[in-house]
Amino acid sequence: MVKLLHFSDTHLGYAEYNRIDPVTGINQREQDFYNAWQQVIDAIFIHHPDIVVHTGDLFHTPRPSNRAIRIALESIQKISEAGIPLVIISGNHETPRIKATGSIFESIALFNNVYTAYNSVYERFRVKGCDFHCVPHCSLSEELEAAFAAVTLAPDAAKNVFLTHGAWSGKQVYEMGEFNEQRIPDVEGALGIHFDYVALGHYHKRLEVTPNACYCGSTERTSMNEAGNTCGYLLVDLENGARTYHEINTRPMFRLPAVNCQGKTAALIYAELQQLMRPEMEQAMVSLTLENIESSAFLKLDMREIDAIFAPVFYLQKTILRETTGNEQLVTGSRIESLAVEFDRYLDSIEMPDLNKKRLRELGLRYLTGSGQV
Ligand SMILES: [Mn+2]
Repeated sequence: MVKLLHFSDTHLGYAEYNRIDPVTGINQREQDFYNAWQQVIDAIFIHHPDIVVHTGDLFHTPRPSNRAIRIALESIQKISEAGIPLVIISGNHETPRIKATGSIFESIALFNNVYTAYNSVYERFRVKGCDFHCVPHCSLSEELEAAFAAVTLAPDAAKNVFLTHGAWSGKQVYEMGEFNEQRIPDVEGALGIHFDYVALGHYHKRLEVTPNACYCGSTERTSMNEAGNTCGYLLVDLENGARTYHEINTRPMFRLPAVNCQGKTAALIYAELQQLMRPEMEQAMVSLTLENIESSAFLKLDMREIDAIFAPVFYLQKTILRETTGNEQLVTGSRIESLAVEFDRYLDSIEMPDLNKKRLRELGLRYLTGSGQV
């Protein structure tokens, strides 16, 4: 009986939003990712799998912070010392674009019982009688093709497990939309090889793409597009193919249905938003979209009022779409364009008999949005 614990896309070092964890004093989202990681590490010592596999994006960047490295190495050392083998491949997020940079995986490879594939080539490891066929992220498509072409089976392997990181491009495509993601073929179909399990990383949603190929999903959510995804890890029994998914506790994320503001005043919009705020959204990340808002309502709309309605949430991402006239639509995201929009609204609201308001608006918006020379 060989039992695997499969986890992936832990993105250690990811940080977002200017919120500080009151206990540790570090960025709260960065801490959230460490907390998620820690839950899986704890689970390893609860389940005692025979082998642990991680299918890439251990770190969020090729040059992780000292803190992210320390947290990863502390846990890996603990797993190594417990004698639990760990097989790990690099993903697109931590693979350096220039090979001379070197890889953080060189340090991870120093531990006993740890098998790492990160050199953009196929590598096969024999662990407890089972073969682990690893194709990490490759920067070039030729490297990826060569890696797949190099896959071979050893006749004496008790089990064969394939590990790779990328966007599945079989009959269906599961991609993240990242600029450097690699597309991987239907592994068993392309190679004409049956594996006991195909462990996939990259796609942040847990998904069974064929009867024995699985994305286990990420351990935290790196974008609002991932609202609705669960976070966790998979336990896989290589004898009978049985898999059980274990969800971990992460910060909740909600994408609220777009609010149609057509014909509504600012006061009516606030009232509607009050209905949307629910108790389970406390300390959650929430994405809110207001659409078809009329100019008169938009000018009166006070962002502070909206923030006050959603005060219990951890982070509110606001997208405001003005009523369209022809093919023109003003898109307002509270994160980047709020200053420009505030300025725009401010100019609309004041009387300036002695000034050229149009010119002032042009100049101001260019400064605030950083678009070209003034
Ligand atoms: Mn990822």
